[in-house]
Amino acid sequence: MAGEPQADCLFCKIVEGAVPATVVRETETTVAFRDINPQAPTHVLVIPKVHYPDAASLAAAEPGIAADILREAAQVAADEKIDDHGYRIVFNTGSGAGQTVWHAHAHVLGGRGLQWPPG
Ligand code: D5M
Repeated sequence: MAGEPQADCLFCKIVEGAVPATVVRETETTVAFRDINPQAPTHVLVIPKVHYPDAASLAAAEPGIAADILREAAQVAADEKIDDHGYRIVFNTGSGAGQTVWHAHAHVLGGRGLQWPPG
């Protein structure tokens, strides 16, 4: 069923606590944890507890939880004190855009200068 945990999904396992992660925030609907391969001094992933393969399918099915992700991303930025110099919220969507984990997630990146276009 849509949104149900998937046995082969790494991020569902992090939600369940079956795979360890450095969790920085948790709400009823979301978990935020440090990326294992950081691309900036602050690199945190914010994920929904429900399983949807990407941000677009999450937003279509659960717009309230998609909004929760954005609110949590902003709170992470404030907690990490990267909001004064600017930060980036990225949803890689599709393999051509670099998505490798098929559970919706926002990257929150900051703590260094960020180039545009991102490449
Ligand atoms: O982003 C997927 C991200 O997930 C990528 O930046 C690495 C990160 N990752 C992969 N495994 C883990 C674990 N176990 N903990 C924390 N972070 C992890 P994408 O946009 O799909 O390329």
